[in-house]
Amino acid sequence: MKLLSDQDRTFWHKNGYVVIPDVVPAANLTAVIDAIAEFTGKNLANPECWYQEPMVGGGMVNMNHNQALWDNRQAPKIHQAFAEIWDNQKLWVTYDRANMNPPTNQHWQHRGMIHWDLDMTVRPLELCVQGVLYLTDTAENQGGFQCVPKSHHQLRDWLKAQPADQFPKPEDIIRDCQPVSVSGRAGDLLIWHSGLLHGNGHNSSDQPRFAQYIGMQPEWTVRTAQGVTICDEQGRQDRINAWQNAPCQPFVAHTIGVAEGFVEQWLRQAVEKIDVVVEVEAVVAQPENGKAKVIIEAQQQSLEIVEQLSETTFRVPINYAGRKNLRYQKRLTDRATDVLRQIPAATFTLQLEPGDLTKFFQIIVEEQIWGVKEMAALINSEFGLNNQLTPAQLSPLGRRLVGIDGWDTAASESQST
Ligand SMILES: O=C(O)CCC(=O)C(=O)O
Repeated sequence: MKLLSDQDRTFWHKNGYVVIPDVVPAANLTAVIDAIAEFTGKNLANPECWYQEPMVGGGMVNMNHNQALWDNRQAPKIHQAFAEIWDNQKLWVTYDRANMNPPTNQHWQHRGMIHWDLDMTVRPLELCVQGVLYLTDTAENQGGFQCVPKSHHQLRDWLKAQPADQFPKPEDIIRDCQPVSVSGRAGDLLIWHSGLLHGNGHNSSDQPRFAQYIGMQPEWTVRTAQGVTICDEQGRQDRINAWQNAPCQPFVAHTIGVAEGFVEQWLRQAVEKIDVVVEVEAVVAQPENGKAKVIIEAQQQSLEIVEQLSETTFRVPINYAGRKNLRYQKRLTDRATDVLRQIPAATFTLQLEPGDLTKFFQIIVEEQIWGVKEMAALINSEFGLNNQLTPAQLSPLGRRLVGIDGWDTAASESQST
């Protein structure tokens, strides 16, 4: 039986989003909320704890691989909903995170946001779909999903009407339309078109908003800031490795006695501070506000910079250089090493002797180890602790959604991974 009625389809095409109720059992929803509590180390029964670190912009919880998340990703009804949207069963799932947006107060002043998860300078933009699972009943004023209905059509019309070197900003599309906050019941799955201006709202209620993001797109493709892009065999292996190596992060957290979210925050902030040196052909205008107007490969570009190093060389964040495919000369890790030295303080029992902990941190700073997989290997080789954790359990459907088993092969043929 179809999940989406004709009315749902009409609504989807017109407005750019659709809500499908009751996609997973209630126990799956509370399991994700419990996982958020464990990942962040917060006692959710105590409102004061809602605002403790780790806090990420928009209420994002950068947890990607907990079993509870995987149980929803591989829920048959969720797969069916995306299959009906794509008119294609053969899908791969994204490893999206969760969200906890607490009521606004002096500690948390999230006003709400509206954006696209797309790099609007890319042409052609291959649009995708995204999804969010409501983990609790969510009122209109509770900081949940909001969007500008129909804005995917307005975006398409804008792109058609403008020359290819013009890039839309949300204001160009919103004009006088107001974002609409979409209330929902626990267990609702909302799927939205990536061309839709969307975000989440300001929470003026007295309860946090909890959600899990889930997306699916045809196999052998991935959702990126460039839209849906083709994925090669290396990309498939990277997907499998990300699932398989996921227990390294909780293992490192357990070893140093902190909640996993602190390890994620610590290492993300360190990596964000790795820079590279980019040489440009000429500078068009004096750099200001972290931006420079420069000529690269005979084209004028706006370059995000950390510092100007000489007349034609700039220090640029490595993540930015990667996204923009900029060629660079060398890496600079001094800012990142300063962050690596700021070890999260243990709040649980450490698995290492205090002397070994000091040694562990000396090694990671000296050897510039940024990744949890490498840290887990070091903990094992240097201190003899074993990572006992196993990756999330996958059903036959889950294995296909990761790309371990092909959609055209019987799942039972390749159960060995
Ligand atoms: O929190 C939400 O529902 C929207 C999330 C969002 O804006 C995004 O994932 O890009």
